[in-house]
Amino acid sequence: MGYFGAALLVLLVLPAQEPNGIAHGQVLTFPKSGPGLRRQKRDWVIPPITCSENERGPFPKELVQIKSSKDKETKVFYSITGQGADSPPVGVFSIDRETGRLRVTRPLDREDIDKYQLQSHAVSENGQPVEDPMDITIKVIDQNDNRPVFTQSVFKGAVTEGARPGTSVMQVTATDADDSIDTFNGVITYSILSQEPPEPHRQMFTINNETGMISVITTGLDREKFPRYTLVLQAADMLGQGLTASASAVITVTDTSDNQPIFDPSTAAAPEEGPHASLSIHALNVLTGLPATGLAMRFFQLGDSSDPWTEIMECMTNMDGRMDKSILAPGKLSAGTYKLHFDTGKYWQQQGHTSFYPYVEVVFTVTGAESKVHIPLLTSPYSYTTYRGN
Ligand SMILES: *[C@@H]1O[C@H](CO)[C@@H](O)[C@H](O)[C@H]1NC(C)=O
Ligand SMILES: [Ca+2]
Ligand SMILES: [Ca+2]
Ligand SMILES: [Ca+2]
Repeated sequence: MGYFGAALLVLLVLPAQEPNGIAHGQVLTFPKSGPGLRRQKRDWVIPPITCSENERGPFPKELVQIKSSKDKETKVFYSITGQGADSPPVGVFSIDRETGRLRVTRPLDREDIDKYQLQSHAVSENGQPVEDPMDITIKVIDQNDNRPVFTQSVFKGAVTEGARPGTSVMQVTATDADDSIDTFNGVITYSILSQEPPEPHRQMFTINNETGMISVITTGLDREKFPRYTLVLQAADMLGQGLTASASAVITVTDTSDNQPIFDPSTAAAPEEGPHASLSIHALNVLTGLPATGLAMRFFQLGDSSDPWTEIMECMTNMDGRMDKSILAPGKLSAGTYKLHFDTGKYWQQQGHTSFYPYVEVVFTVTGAESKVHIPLLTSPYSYTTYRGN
């Protein structure tokens, strides 16, 4: 093998690259080895070459030019190896074998691969290496192309009615696939958009904007008067200014003596005896965090197979997003299977939106053992959530 230590490999960089990496016509040269300069090549770190994700074409796009100073003495052929070159995903990067121009051939996705480690090679016409292989890192610069996602659409928690301000209630979590180290694209800020009921104070709970921990902020939790709260939560990236997601938190207020930590309908305390239940319905507009007013609804009961659904009534939500028809009074709901048909398409049209869901139907069974059945509907043009309350 020949001695190539004195060779000079030059990396020419073309303009218009991203900051904090190789950029704007910088020329990087390896130090020449020789007396007085004992630095080994492996200690020499080349700054990463940067390339933004989701770049627009036309492709291929040039990133840098790799050059060997030996090209004056002999014809040099360039090649690259590594992930994105000759190993999967093959061909993301290519190099012109004669000019050494390194190119990206398609848009990159940082959430798929955030960094490529390549090696560049320079060989002479007879196939002999004229340089040691040079490591190149291509760093993919993030864009905010992912919105936060809550890990659940409804989080359930409980708090004892005597709880003091500062008491932790529950923690909610959202994730964001974008970069949260070098950018705020993946940094989530939590907030509470609304609380239902807004009693006895509009703000009974607060959320730690970084951790998602919900805690009590005011005294006045009273199980007899307000047994349950529904909070509409938001997670937003870019320090709360970017893309958003919403979810709800249902907080059950428990007896001081009752220390069951998490509300779970299947293990909740048995309801009072009684063959008939009362029904309550509550519709919430998730975009505004306010009650959904004027949402038309039809109520059906399942009958025999020849006439499966019998309409019992139709009505519209009031200013509080609730229904106030007499069928909903205590003791009116007997055992059976029921269907609520919400006219969400029309509601959202009136709000100036197009709903993905022309209507939403919630079918539920009343066993006769319940004293209260509560059906909340959280609606947005592109999502809805319902759950069993009581
Ligand atoms: C998060 O809360 C802290 C403490 O209340 C506050 O100083 C900070 O500005 C908040 N951050 C955002 C992004 O709202
Ligand atoms: Ca992406
Ligand atoms: Ca991204
Ligand atoms: Ca994001």
